[in-house]
Amino acid sequence: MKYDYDVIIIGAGMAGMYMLHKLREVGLSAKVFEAGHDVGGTWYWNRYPGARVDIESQEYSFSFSPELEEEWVWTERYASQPEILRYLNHVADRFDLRRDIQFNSRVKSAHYDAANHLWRVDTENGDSVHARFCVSATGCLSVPNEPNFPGQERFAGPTYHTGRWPHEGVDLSGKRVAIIGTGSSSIQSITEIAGQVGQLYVFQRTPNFSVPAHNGPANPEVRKNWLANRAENRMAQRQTLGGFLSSVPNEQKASETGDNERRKVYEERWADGGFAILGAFADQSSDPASNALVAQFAAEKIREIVRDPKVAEKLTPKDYPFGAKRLCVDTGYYQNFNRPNVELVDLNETPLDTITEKGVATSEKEYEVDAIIFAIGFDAMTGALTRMDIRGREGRTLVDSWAEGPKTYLGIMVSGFPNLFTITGPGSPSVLSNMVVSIEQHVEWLADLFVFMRDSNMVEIEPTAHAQEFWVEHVNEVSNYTVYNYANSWYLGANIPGKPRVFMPYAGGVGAYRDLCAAIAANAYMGFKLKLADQG
Ligand code: NA7
Repeated sequence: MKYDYDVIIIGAGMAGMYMLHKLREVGLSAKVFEAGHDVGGTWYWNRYPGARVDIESQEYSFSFSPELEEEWVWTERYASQPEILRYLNHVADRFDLRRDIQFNSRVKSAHYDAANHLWRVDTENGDSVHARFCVSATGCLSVPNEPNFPGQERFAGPTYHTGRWPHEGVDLSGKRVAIIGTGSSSIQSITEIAGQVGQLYVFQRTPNFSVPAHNGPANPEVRKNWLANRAENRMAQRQTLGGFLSSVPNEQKASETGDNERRKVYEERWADGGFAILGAFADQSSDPASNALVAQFAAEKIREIVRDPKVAEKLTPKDYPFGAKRLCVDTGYYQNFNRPNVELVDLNETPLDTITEKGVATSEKEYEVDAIIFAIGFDAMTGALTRMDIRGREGRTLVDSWAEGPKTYLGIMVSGFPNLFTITGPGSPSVLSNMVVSIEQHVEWLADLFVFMRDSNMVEIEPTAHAQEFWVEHVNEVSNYTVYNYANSWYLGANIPGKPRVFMPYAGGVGAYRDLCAAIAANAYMGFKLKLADQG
């Protein structure tokens, strides 16, 4: 049977854009369906005030084109969302990507035709195409956790979700605003809007650890040094745990370090900013006593910054280890709670009862506001995949296959779903890493696979059930050596009612993961079943 494209790519964020570029390079035809009006994915949708990357700009950028890297100059140490979106538009123009991207086209379904080894992909607009391979590049944090608060439809004013912020912007100046949630999106938003709004009520269910970014104008020297050692830096980045070099892990153990020396290390890393503190000591993530020391240091910092000791206490996480929930990186978050117009409402003390016509009511009182911001996160990692009607062999749905939580081989393929690929899917390092590094690794590995299949006349690839089982177990086992299982986080699906509690990303690090993927490819794609064209 004839087909329209070698590959259909779903999504034109960083992953879909690079996949398209790479496929062109290797001579395969591809088409991208993108739900949004333009490129950018996560950075297209997440336009809330203060949205910014938590990894240093030069590290959070594509490495596949040295020319691109030479010509693009980041203006801040940590790039803001508008700047990243400008960069992605530049990438789209520079590599002429848009001609193969169909915008405003949300994929509704993808069904596998096993007899012909083809995917049929349908959009909500009525497009229907066939391709040999289907690559989902739908992002890990792309489906907002929909607010479902009692009475929310009664609220008379406007409501916003940080993950779907209006493109035309929102003027909150002088307004009374409620923000629900205190994750990264909220922390960044609060810092931006606290000085503009009349009154801000912050509704907190669980406090988060947040560390200062120490953002500022990009240092030309840093850029010069980075470019002078570009290739080495990129190679080194790919062999780290998290996919970035700016926080070199310390090999010392906190448990074996004296009080003064330990304090010095924490202070230096706090002063460095961002994720540096995650690598403060080698045993921080594995030894609860060592973890408690860094948590104590962070708690002291909160108490130093926040003047009201009761508020500082409420802002301090106590029920989970440092780093077990995604660490937040801020530009003066805690300081906002010293402002007279900012009030923290602890939902553990006074639970949120209902949303009223005028505002938010807790068990204690009604907070009258002009606008409500839902900063309540995403249906992470699986949300975008399970929302499409994806059917593999014998019509089995992905939703059914993942009823007990996502199961993949290497986070890139699912048994029973031949020729379907999930860039940065559950079971890959993805959200525990610099996404750009992880995206590039998946894209390049896939392009090599497609070329191998084309050149050897293969029409189908699928992981064996056994290999998938092994990988699911391995992902689980590795997570047991970390702190991640000790918090109710979105890594575990705990933020979405009814979602199976399974630790989704691979915590073994991008370096080890890359080496394993390469070894699997070099060993005739061990763990995968491949089918030749004439095998039927
Ligand atoms: P997060 O990190 O999932 O944060 C969502 C916040 O919203 C978090 O504080 C939640 O509390 C809170 N939340 C969620 N549902 C509710 C309800 N029903 N009531 C009250 N509070 C609620 O999402 P973000 O968008 O901030 O960040 C996502 C990632 O984007 C981030 O980690 C970076 O990788 C970038 P909880 O902790 O669940 O008690």
